[in-house]
Amino acid sequence: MSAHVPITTMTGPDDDDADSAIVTKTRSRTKRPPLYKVLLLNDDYTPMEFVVAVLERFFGMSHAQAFEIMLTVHKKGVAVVGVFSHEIAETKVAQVMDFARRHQHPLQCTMEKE
Ligand code: TYC
Repeated sequence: MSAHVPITTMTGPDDDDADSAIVTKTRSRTKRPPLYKVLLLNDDYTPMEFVVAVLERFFGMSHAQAFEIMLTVHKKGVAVVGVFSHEIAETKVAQVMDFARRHQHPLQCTMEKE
């Protein structure tokens, strides 16, 4: 015959045994970095083929995709050509502006926070 032996012991009103532990959750303070839209603007002088080449070269678009976006800019005046981190967006804008300037086209590329 065995005697009944207690598994946990209470020494006071609450001795913090596991069955009375306090579990808390805090919200994590990680914030996703902001994203930036890169915009291409229409003008009356930059050749359509040049804009298509820019979209292929700097935004990795297929010829068909690039042609479609170029036409959107031509008809509507502006289009988003990509969404990136601040640093990547700045680089894309600088690359496009430099490429256009070197070819003496007035093509404008800008960025704005999403
Ligand atoms: N509007 C220009 C033309 O008729 C073509 C063009 C398209 C220019 C898109 C800029 O971002 C642009 N030649």
